Amino acid sequence: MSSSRPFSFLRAKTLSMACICMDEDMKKLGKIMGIIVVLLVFAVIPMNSLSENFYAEGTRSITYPQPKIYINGDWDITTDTIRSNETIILSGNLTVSNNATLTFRNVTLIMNCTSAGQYIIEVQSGASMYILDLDNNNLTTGDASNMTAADSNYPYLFWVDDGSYFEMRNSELHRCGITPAIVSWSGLYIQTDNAIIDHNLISRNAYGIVLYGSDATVSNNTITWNDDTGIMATWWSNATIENNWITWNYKYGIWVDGWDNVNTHPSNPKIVGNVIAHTGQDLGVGYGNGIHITYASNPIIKNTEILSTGEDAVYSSDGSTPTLINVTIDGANYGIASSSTKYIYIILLCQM
Ligand SMILES: [Ca+2]
Repeated sequence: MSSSRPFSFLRAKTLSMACICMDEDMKKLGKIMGIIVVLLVFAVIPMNSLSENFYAEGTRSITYPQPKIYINGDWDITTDTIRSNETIILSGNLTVSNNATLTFRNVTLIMNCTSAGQYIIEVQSGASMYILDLDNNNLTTGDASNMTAADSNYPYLFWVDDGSYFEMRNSELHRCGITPAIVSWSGLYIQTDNAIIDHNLISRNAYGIVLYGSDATVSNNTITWNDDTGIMATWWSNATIENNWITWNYKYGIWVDGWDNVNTHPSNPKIVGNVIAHTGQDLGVGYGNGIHITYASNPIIKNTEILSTGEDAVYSSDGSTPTLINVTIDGANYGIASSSTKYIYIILLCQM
């Protein structure tokens, strides 16, 4: 463990802001054990509510009857298509193109791959895809659409291309992506800005969601038990990541990334109102950060609780400049850790 020294703190005021400057050549600066930034309304999530078994099987109970439809070979959507109340077993690629729209309502799509990454779902530029439940009500989960693979050993890939439109609500995504792999193989891979991912269960994938240059909105989802990272925002992603429950992901909860030192594309997402917990429990020191920030990225992290992380709650490196507002940190190795970070802005809103 490298040497460390504590941050200097401003005393709590009604509104105070600490701008903490650090030496660039410090390997690890700012060890703060169990830092707690007090919220306007201080609330601690009961840890037993973050049960290890929470959605561990990665599926809700889908109760609507679904006749099975088998499609052998590639399925090309070139005109507007609505499918509902059925299970489709697809032994081929699904491609939405030619400015067409594909809508699923209460559809279980099983990608019948016989090798990892064999088949791809792709929404091409100009095309649209809606993955929806039947009644537009997130509280009734028996009518969710469900994207999954026939065999957990043979995941599929999912590409939402730049210039497309994508909406996924009140539904489920499982068994997508390969890890370790190139970024576009990692999970639900979204390049378009025009994407809304809301009130879904996203579990048992490689990465949950990869936002590559995407300003998508990712809100109100449960993103859990993924094999690597819950959400990655990279390559100039200015996404909105709001009110998600991001737990038990194997490596990072959220990774905010600017690609690399040579070809730097900083990402500046807004990360608001999330609960991030139980990252990297089995990986040991060096992994399992709640929010991992790399390569000149500047996320705003607000009203977010980061609890019981395997490593650091927030880790910032490579010239990144995160801003933390009303962030609660508890149960981390280091509360906030950094390497080659110029500034971390911490804004405290405290009750007097
Ligand atoms: Ca519903």
